[in-house]
Amino acid sequence: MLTRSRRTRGVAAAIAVLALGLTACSSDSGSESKETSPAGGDVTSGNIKVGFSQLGAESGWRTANTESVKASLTAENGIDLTFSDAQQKQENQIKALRDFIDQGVDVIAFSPVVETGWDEVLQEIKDAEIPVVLVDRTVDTHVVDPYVTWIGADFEAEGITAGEWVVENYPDAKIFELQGTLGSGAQVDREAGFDATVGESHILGKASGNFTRAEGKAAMEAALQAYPDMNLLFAHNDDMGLGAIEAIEAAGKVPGKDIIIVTVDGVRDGLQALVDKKFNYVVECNPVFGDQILDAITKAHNGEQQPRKTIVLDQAFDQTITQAVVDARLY
Ligand code: GZL
Repeated sequence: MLTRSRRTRGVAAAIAVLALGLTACSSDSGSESKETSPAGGDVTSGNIKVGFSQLGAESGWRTANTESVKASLTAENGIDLTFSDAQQKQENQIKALRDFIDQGVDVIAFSPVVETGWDEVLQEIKDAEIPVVLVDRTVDTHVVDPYVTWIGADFEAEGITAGEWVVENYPDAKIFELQGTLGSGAQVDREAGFDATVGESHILGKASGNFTRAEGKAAMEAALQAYPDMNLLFAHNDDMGLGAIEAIEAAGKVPGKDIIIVTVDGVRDGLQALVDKKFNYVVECNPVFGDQILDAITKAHNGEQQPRKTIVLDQAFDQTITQAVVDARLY
């Protein structure tokens, strides 16, 4: 049982860089496995033809992000959207990007499932003179000027914020780390920020849960066997943390007490776990930035100047959060 060094005060310590207009998630979109265009979209309309490759539907965060994208990239807002769900497979994203080139779209937007392996297709897009708006995840590429702008969260800062809370409240913790999709910008940078803050010597082990609840549960079941003295879990997203709760309870331990749980995202299920005292600290990663993606796409199409990158608003929550706050959340 861990003893807390001192209570933390307050809840939302905004670590914002830029404020965001929140877009209501009105769309009832699921996760299409194929490319979809607006029903009856007028292909000869003056609208901007956009190809959007979403990496998958692996988590509550991704679902909320897709809803926000679809709520903003509408015909009424001047967009003819072709949306593709890659089901977390890079080869599906690369195929979708090539399809967008063949369709002669005006702008391409995508959230790359991992950072590397995009050089060839990014060069093909550049040769086709189609501007790219990078959404959420980051790329590591040799292509010069591969995109006009990137909109997403500061993943390293999220890892640092999580680590600072651990150092402040549980400085002697024996930590297990549930990593997101290996090689994704979110996994690489959250791990870098967190590990540098808490110190590698406090980390017993790591494994990837691929940002999903099921894989997070499976990884945690193995970790509980391998590291019986673990007393704190850092999960790179809520969904893996929620899967870990199932594993912890199946092992006869109490999540939030025997094993302190720190996560990132701040989706409703994650914040509910905080209210239920099963999570201890949640760093938000806001998925609702469809309006900013719309603005970036429109500017890219019109050749207008825009910042190379836009960081979205983040805040953090501890167990002082109330049910009313959770109930009022957009996602
Ligand atoms: C973060 C995003 C991550 C979320 C996960 O911006 O890329 O991917 O933290 C999601 O929930 O799977």
